[in-house]
Amino acid sequence: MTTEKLIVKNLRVRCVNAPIKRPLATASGAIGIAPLVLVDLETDAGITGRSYVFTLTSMALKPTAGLIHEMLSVIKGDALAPFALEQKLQKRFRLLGLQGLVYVALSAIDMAVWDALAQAQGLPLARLLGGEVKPIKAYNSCGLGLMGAEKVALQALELLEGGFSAMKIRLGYTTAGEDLQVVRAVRKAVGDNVTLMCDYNQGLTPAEALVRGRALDDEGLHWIEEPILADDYAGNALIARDIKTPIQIGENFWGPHDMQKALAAQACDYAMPDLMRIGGVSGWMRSAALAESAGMPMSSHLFPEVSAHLLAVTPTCHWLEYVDWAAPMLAEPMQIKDGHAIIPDRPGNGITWDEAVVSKYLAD
Ligand code: SMN
Ligand code: MG
Repeated sequence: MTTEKLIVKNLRVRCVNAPIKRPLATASGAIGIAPLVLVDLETDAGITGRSYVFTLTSMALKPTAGLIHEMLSVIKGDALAPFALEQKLQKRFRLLGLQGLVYVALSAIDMAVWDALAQAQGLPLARLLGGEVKPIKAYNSCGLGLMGAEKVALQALELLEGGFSAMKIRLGYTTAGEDLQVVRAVRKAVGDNVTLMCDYNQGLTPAEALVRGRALDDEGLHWIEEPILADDYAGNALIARDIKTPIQIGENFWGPHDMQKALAAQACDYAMPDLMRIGGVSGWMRSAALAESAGMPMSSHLFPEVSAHLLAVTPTCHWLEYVDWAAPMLAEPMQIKDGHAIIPDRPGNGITWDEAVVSKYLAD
């Protein structure tokens, strides 16, 4: 199909509060439901591009949805050219600044535009981008919140379902001793062959991070994620130098420029951009190029459905973070096989809504 005539016609934006199977307490607040903004970008050719973003709090649902909808006035009637639309929208919001909800909205639109384009070409997104449809190594991130050693160890066993052999423990208990106890309880439950990551969700000061990092250094953890404030690149660099366990950051990079600054500061050993903060597919592709030139292993944060396509074209592809938070809203949720995410072999990113479920959880 030719894409010459494909133009942006409309943006349909809906808010849902999706139920979560395993609520997740982190060092920086708890997730009990998934507030999602669902985007349908309609083109004149009858093709609809889809994406969703996760606003973390329901309070941000309507402002995010409103912003996405307002952006239609900038791109209505434009050709379905993702990089051109990215540049146009960024320019339009330069005076306000891109960080925060602006980037979330730009990213949502960008992901939907790429989906529509891939559908128009009759190709899975990974193939449109020049890659192959192949299984992507994933870790199970659907739980292991702050709930004490006993409960965490029990839940760790559940998370092996689907053939997973990697999972992420949330840390940042009151004492370093409790952190250690939780890690050891999970290790004892799942055995030595399971890869364990941990995540502090920015909960520590640099001084505390050094103490806790050293205490964890002999536990065989695959990485320590966001030990301190995400944008304290100098602090993260200090910790990455001192601690043997690799330091992982990236979910709070606002666009590829943040990633460039973090790389320049040697703030981490691994990077894991988040699609709704990095600028969608376009921002991811620019970040993947940065990671490649820095030799930096790159993982994804949330959004497994779209991230799987992108990791397939990321030269330093590391791990896909699997969460099932959007799954109830999807007609064909992402499949996991032998601990790998299966990229759907159909045109686009593979997202279609289960309309009956969506209407049940609509927030407005
Ligand atoms: C996380 C992100 C968003 C909500 C809850 C937990 C966590 C992760 O930082 O990396 O999965
Ligand atoms: Mg994290």
